[in-house]
Amino acid sequence: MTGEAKPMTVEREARIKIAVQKSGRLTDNSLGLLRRCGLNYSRAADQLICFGENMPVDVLLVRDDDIPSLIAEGVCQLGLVGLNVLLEKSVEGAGLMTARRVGDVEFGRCRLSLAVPRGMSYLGPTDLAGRRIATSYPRILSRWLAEQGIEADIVTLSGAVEIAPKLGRADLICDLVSTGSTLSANGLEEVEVILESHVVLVSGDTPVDAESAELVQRLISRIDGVVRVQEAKYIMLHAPRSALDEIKALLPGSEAPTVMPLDGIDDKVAIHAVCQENVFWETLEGLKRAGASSVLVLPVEKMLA
Ligand code: PRT
Ligand code: ZN
Repeated sequence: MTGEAKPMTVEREARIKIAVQKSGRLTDNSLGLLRRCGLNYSRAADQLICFGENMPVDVLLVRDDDIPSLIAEGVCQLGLVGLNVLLEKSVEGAGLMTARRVGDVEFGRCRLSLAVPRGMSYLGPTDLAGRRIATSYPRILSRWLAEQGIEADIVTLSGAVEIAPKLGRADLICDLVSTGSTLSANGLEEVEVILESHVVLVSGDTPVDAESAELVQRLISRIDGVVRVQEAKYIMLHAPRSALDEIKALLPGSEAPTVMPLDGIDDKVAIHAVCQENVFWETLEGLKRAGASSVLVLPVEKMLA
């Protein structure tokens, strides 16, 4: 045999990974969001990775605390995680890859708050000087305390923060709150919100090939579209020409409504608009008072900017 054997080149399709909480408060909504983006995958119990069946996007199921570092290290290109976890766990520093927020998603809403035992006086941040504060969020808390110019002792706990004052381990706590019922069950009172949190879409700095970068952008824009469409409504109505400006101003979050003539009716026009915010009954009543008629509000199925 003469000549050199040609090396075989196997074209590998680019695939990206998105990290999602495996089992917790964010799991169902995160997986539901990906499905609404058109991603089909099968998921068996205890599976850590789900292969995208119709898109080269795989879902890695992990603890939420690991999501920022998985992205910073380039293991995953995207992730869905609470802003509280992103700010607490993201890797910062010269030369290090970072996980950064590239979009907002409207679930997982909560706040990181200071709470004191009922009856303890709290008039403002200066009352915290020299106090012991129990929290699982030492970085966010210490940054906030520094901004306030207050020195306090941070007691870092990985869980059961709300019972720390009762156990004598701290004077007050800094923890996540949503309904407030955990605080009240433990005789605590929320006195200061230090962070408003919700789920954010995060991406990393790690260089990827052009094909993967395009996939990342595609998924970001689909997620963005799904999120924007949730609240969006398509509204159609008839309006007196004389009330056009007033009615346009009443349409929530609409940039440039389409105004069309009505056949045979000169003093009225039809207005069609996509409203980016929820349309409440109060808005419809306001439109009616301004002279609008034949008002129709329709859900928006898909939207791409
Ligand atoms: O196992 P893994 O590490 O993945 O999960 P986890 O136990 O760390 O997280 P999980 O599933 O409890 O929460 C995931 C994310 O949900 C958090 O990081 C927040 O971004 C968001 N989230 C929204 C909340 C809450 N609401 C919430 N209420 N996370 C925790 N809580 C807890 C809070 O710590 C407190 O114990 O719920 C209690 C307070 O709730 P209320 O309703 O009584 O005020
Ligand atoms: Zn966690």
